[in-house]
Amino acid sequence: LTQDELKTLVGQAALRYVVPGEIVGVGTGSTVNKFIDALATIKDQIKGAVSSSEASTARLQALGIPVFDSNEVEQLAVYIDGADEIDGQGHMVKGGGAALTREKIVAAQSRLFVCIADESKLVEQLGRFPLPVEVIPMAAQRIARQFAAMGGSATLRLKDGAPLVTDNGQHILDVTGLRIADPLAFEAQVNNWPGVVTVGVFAFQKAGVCLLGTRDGVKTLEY
Ligand code: DER
Repeated sequence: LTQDELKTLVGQAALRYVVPGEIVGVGTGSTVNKFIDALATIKDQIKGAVSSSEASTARLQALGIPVFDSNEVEQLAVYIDGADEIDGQGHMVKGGGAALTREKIVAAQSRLFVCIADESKLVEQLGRFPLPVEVIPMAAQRIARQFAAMGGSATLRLKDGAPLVTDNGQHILDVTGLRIADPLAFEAQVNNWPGVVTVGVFAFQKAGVCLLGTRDGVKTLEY
């Protein structure tokens, strides 16, 4: 099975967590795109979606799925999203798709985070994937120095040669060289640095379930 086929498998498997008649929380990325395509096949059974990025909004709307703003709904039953890394407790590194801020917001208003991922995302300890951190541009260099002080190396994410600008108008640092032994403590610490909008560690908003695409089929991991 190719990685793309594994993504399709888990994207389809996530349909079983969608509650009929409700609004579903939708993340961002290539695996989520497979889920959105699967969701479109049952779009008459749901009320719509809350989206975590302009990219996902565009795909949902193109498939005829109504998109609601986060402020229009109290609680969502389920949030379906991918991850760049997920550990044995359901903590994740996210932000490869530059949508980490809105992803964490929609995850926070959802009762169950269902992570859909191919087996390459499962790690013992978070930190091998460059950690995305959304920052207010004027704070970028000071935050980079703070990561350097803990052994990290932060680079500004570029797009077409200029700093990438997120849906929220901010910049992203990608940080290598970190060993995140305690995801909750790390997320709490970095959240406090002035100028940090969102750190791509999802420990407070960790997954409750991970649908892992493996060559032996879809494994359901619960945390
Ligand atoms: O940006 C994100 O957080 C995405 O969910 C990312 O982590 C996973 O994207 P992928 O499914 O394309 O690997």
